[in-house]
Order: sequence, then C-alpha cells, then structure tokens
Amino acid sequence: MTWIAALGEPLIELNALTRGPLRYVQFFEKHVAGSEANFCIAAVMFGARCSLVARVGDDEFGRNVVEYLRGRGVDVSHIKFDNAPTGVFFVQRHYPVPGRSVMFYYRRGSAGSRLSPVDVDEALIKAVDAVHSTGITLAISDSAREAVHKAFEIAKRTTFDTNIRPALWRNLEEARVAVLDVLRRGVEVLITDPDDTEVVLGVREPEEAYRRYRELGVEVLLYKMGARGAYVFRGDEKYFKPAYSVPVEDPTGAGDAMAGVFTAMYLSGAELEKALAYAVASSALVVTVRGDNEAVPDVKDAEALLRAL
Ligand code: KDG
Repeated sequence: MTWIAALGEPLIELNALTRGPLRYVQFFEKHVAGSEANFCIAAVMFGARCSLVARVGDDEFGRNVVEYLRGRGVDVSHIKFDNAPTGVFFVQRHYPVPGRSVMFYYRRGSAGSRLSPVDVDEALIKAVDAVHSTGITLAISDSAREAVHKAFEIAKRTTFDTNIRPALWRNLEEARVAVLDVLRRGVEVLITDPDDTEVVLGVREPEEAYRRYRELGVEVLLYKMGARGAYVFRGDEKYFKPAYSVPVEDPTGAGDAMAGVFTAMYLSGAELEKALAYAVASSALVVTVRGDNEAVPDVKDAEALLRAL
C-alpha cells in the first residue's frame, strides 16, 4: 500500500447555509477541512495510507478534527494538541461571483500555524513513500515552512500543490519566492493552476508552464484548469480531461480531491491518463455539496460517474 505523509493545518470550516454576502447569512454548517486534510481523505479513498503531520488546539474543535479524520481513515498519530486554538474559516458562496466561493480566515496564531520542524518525525518521513504539502503551509508561519523544508529534504519522493491563497501572504512576491524555494529542493509531482503559475513564473499557458517547471526539476505536472478540466504532463506525454458540467454548491476542496486522488493513483503505478480521469471525476463530485471532502468518492463511485457522464 502506498504511504504518504502530508504536512499542513486542519481547520474547522463554517459554511454558509445560504448564498450571498456573509453579513446577511444567519446559519452556518460546520465541517472539517484544510487543504492537506482534504488531500489525505482523497488519497485514503483511493487506497493510500495517509499520515497527517499537524497541530490542532486542545479544544473542542481540535478534538472534532482528530475524531473526524480518524473516522475517515487518516492516520492521526502525528497530530499534536497545542494550547493555541484550532483555526477556523468561513465560506461565502456564490457571491460576488456566482459559482465561486470566498474564504474568510480566523486562524492567525492558531495551533496549526505552530507546526514546526520538531513535529517532523524523521523515522516517519523515511518510512513513507512520499511527502506532500502545499503553499498554504508555507504561508502560515516561518516554523511551518521550515517543517516543510525539513520533510522535503528527507523525503524519498515529494508532491506539492502551490495553493497560493493571497489572503495568507503579505504580498505575492513572498509567495513566489517561497514556492520557488520548495521547487528547488526537488518536487516530483507538482499540482498547480494558471493563476498560481502566473505568480510563480509569469506564464499561464499549460505547455509553457510545464516546460518551465520541468527546467526546475518537476517530473509530473497536474495543471488544474478549473471549470475547463485538467492537464497532466510527464516528459513527452500530455493528457487533457474536460471537467464535468455539474451543479455547483461550493467548489472549496475540489482541487484537493483532484490532487489526493491523482497522487494516490500515480504513486501506486496507475497510468497517468487513468489517474487524471478519476481525479477530475472526484473533484466534480466535491463541488456539488457544501464541505470540502464529504463527497470525495471511492473508486467504485468514481467509476459510476465516469460511466454515467
Ligand atoms: O482547498 C480548500 C482549502 O483552501 C480549505 O480547506 C481551507 O486549507 C484551507 C486554506 O488554508 O485555505
């Protein structure tokens, strides 16, 4: 079984039950989220073992996160309880752009941002097949970024999602420098999109992006094109899978599902085109519900969608 360790901050998500500006929303629905936690759930649904390396508050939300992730099959034995609070974010849906969501973070000084190199157990990182993290973990604190550096230096294989969240950075130049720094440490599978690539390399076009990322040592590029679908590149191979046209409830988490499913399948030796198809199908299901990870399918349910549409 493929074994992955992911470094990042699990969060409590408070998702607006109704659409429109948050100032008029009366009811919120609670979910467990956070990019790397979502990634782990998706990888587990596709047969991988995934250990989340993280900190949560020693509070009700922290216990909620750990119990939920344990219930979803994620290895929580590397999540520490910390005396800072568990981070929270709110999701505003379909406003100001219909079909899109906006996240509002309440996480500064959170337990998750106190992740540091001491939390990176060398024995775990040496034992796993691959280490995963994202640009979010680079952004939340210097110590979390150093934790990613430490893990990537020890890891046998690495996968990284740029996930640049402008609200978490002082400016985009800082994000660019931090992502390039990780790429120079060696990333085998890079998951990104045109918006982030414009920040990192100043280009958007898929072929040009892969050419440039390849020069930086990336072997496989999963290039997410949002409502258009996704590309995957490896050497001279190139595949494109159009997105499914589905009713959008909340797209938050769709990219993590795509990343987790693709990575689990790729690391277990699946054909790239097949891994891309299941990843795109999985992300389509995530956008149809509120919550980042509840609708990530297993293999059988992804196949039902692939057959139906
Ligand atoms: O990809 C979804 C994530 O953005 C969401 O779960 C919250 O981790 C999160 C973040 O930092 O944005």
